[in-house]
Amino acid sequence: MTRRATRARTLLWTSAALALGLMVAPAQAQDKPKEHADGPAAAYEPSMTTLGQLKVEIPGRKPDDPVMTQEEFQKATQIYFERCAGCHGVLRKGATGKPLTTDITRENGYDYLHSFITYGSPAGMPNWGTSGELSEADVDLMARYLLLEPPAPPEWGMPEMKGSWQVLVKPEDRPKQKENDIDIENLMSVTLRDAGQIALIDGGTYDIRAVIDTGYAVHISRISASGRYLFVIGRDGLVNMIDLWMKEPASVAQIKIGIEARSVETSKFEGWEDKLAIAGAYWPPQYVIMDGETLEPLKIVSTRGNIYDEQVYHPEPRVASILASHYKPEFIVNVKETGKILFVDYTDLKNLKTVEIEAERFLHDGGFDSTHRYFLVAANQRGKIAVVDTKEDKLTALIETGGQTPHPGRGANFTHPVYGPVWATSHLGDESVALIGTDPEGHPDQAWKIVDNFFALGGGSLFIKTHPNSTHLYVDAPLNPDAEVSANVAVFDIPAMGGDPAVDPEFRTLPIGEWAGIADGQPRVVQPEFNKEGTEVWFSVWNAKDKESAIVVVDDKTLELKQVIKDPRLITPTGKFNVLNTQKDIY
Ligand code: DHE
Repeated sequence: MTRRATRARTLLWTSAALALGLMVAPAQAQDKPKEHADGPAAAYEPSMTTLGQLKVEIPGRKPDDPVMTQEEFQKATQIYFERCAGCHGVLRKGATGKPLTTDITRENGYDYLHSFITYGSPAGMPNWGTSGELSEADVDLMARYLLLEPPAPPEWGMPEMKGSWQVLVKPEDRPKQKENDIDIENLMSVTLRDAGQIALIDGGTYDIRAVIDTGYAVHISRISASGRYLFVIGRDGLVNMIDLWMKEPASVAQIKIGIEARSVETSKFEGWEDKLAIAGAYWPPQYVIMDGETLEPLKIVSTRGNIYDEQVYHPEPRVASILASHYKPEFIVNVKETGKILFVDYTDLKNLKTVEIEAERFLHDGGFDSTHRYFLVAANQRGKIAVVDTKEDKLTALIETGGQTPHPGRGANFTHPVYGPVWATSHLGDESVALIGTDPEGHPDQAWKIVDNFFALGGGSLFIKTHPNSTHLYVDAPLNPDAEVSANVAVFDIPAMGGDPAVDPEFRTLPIGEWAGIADGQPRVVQPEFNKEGTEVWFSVWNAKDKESAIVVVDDKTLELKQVIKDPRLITPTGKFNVLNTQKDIY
């Protein structure tokens, strides 16, 4: 790790701890079990919000089990799925967090569990009790709940998928040509997270052209290879396929592919444009390949299996990011808990061929290098980036970023004045930005190494972005505990990165939150996204559901405010996906 990153870490944890009120007096500190801490990364774990709404029954109750009513069990299950399952697994067999099966919890006992839930741990367990997130009664409930056997949520196979599948407008009834005047390539699909909707905003006029109902706590949008169809996935596994050629763009098909899900993608290889779609689920752990025109489910593949290194069975390896290869008719499927990257050949679904790459555990998000040949994905809990070659279907490198919990989104590609083509990631756990050389031909000494790392605004960063037509690199920090930091964005001047290597490149701070002019609440600024020309960059100013939010548009050249988009319909805007950039994987 470089000197810069070490300093970054120290600074972050001190300031984060101060901001969270964790710098406790010595007497209090002694009261806590050893090694308890917290941070932005701990707060950014999957929440099984949809699973939490299922009806469950207390399984196989034994005579000495803690007394708990059915109502209490239901409530505890909901809390567990929403707050705990992301780390400890739906079945409590462990994921990024420790297993909580009854052989372990009963051995540890009620008092231990109560204290652990109250104070948290440095390994990432939040201090649910002392932070006030869980009431004293809820902490007691959860400590008792963990002494009982966990309920197993249902599977979601072909009958359930087919039962949920609807073709709302048949392919033959859809427009034969574009029927609206929208500049589709410059359209932004904006996630309205808590409304369960997306807004389609015109990149030229900033008008909201449509607001479309989608799944619960809707997550991301992806665009078909032709640019005509938009695919959106909710956390409840509902995939909506929206036809952008219609007079009023609307859903033409939908299907629920699981009970908890995060990713969707469509086939992009030549000859396979718009032919297939794919979506990945957290629960049940599986991916499904669908017809690209109707979303008819064609093939469901479970990701249950052995962890790549220990060769130990994992019952619920979640599907994280999915990308479509530009080099082969393949989907790249990243499986979190087993640490495997799958190249799924989609040319023959009956005789499915999959290349399974041993990468690293807890794969999360990532993107292509500028040539689209290499895919770089964060194994975030392991502080690493795995690089795979989509031409050769091979692991190219595993790189320690030197920072804590890399979280690139799709990352940012640009040409560094000294090191040539690089791909960048920021981090959740500290304020460092790491640059990885991506040009094995032209810059072999730098390829697949950290060529530089430097500070941005602060920890709690989720997304980093640039564009081939821009000379700026934008880094957000929405999960930083400091309200001011989380409402600002850092901008680096790329040509200036060629200065003295011992000195960090300077950045400018853009007060995006202030520019939004929102009086009420504590909005966080999240996810820079460029318009199609790469001349404007858009930021979501993400406030609480019942408060005003906004989109702030910045002129990339002058770094001045260009537009604030406000509308009562813009409820909790988070991700934004420009059609052309998403379609062509430009970032
Ligand atoms: Fe995301 C991408 C999972 C919370 C906004 N998020 C992804 C991807 C995964 C993922 C696996 C990659 C998809 C792909 O490329 O195919 N996200 C998760 C979680 O498990 C997590 C941590 C917690 C949860 O319970 O869902 C989570 N994500 C969030 C948020 O809270 C964010 C900030 C706001 C929101 O709308 O939910 C959020 N995630 C995003 C965005 C992307 C994303 C905007 C796509 C970035 C891109 O540029 O492609």
